[in-house]
Amino acid sequence: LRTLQELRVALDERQLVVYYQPKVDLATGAVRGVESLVRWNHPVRGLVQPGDFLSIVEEAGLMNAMTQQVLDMALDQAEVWHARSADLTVAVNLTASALVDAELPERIAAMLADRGLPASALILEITEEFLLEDRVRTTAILTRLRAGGIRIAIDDFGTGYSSLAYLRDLPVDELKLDRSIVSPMRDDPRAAALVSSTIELAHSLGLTMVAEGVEDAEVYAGLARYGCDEAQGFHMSRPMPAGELDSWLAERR
Ligand code: G
Ligand code: G
Ligand code: MN
Ligand code: NA
Repeated sequence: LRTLQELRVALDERQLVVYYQPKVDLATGAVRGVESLVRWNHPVRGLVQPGDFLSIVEEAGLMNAMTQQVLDMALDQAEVWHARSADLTVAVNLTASALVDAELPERIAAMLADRGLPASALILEITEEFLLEDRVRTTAILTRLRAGGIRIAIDDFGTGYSSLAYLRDLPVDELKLDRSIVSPMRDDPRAAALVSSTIELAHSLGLTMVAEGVEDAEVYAGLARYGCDEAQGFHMSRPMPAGELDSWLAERR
């Protein structure tokens, strides 16, 4: 259905758009940053969600081209936001395959420099799948990214089959606890115990803990009580185009 040809056109004609979802500081309620989430603005089908096209992008060998476009759009937007609010971060998702590209750190450093953005404005989200790639190479690339000041987050934390041991020596800054662990904590004491001990684990390793999939006030309050650093989810906001996020930010003030 989504043919290779259609995807090439999508990239050539810049049909991809980026939505942004805020991440909120649980202690103060301040917006700390946003996560960039790609959508395909298809001329006939309308807005297509990433779950319906990312695997085809990957199979077609177009993931690096897509990532480049998403980074371009997200960093253009970050430049606008940075001028207004210097400490707002923009997060971009990377697939594991991006982390074997040895030129990635220099390319991203140049993109930041072009826009006069500090590296601290950017967070890169990767999933535990990168552990399946060549560990020496990915660790070297992560180390170089972080040496430049970019922050690294482990996305969907708690869903992989990997051991926890990698947390000891991998260069990461932030854990994003998956929504499949976060949402049940309201009704399930065992889920809540898992969330609270994961927050302790993150903090004892010096990592920032972000909870995803926060859909109601009870979960939000529970996370704040457990000392979780940041929350992201429909309770605060759905992912939105930049213009809508600006209105949302203005209303919160
Ligand atoms: O936005 P939504 O919740 O539908 O995203 C679904 C999945 O697609 C998430 O796992 C998210 O990480 C992934 N995703 C969204 N945008 C991007 C992107 O720009 N690059 C990559 N590699 N994955 C993305
Ligand atoms: O895997 P990743 O964390 O990048 O996925 C982000 C995805 O989660 C996006 O597709 C976004 O639309 C979705 N999402 C964000 N907040 C919530 C939420 O509160 N509940 C649910 N069910 N999905 C969410
Ligand atoms: Mn993510
Ligand atoms: Na996730």
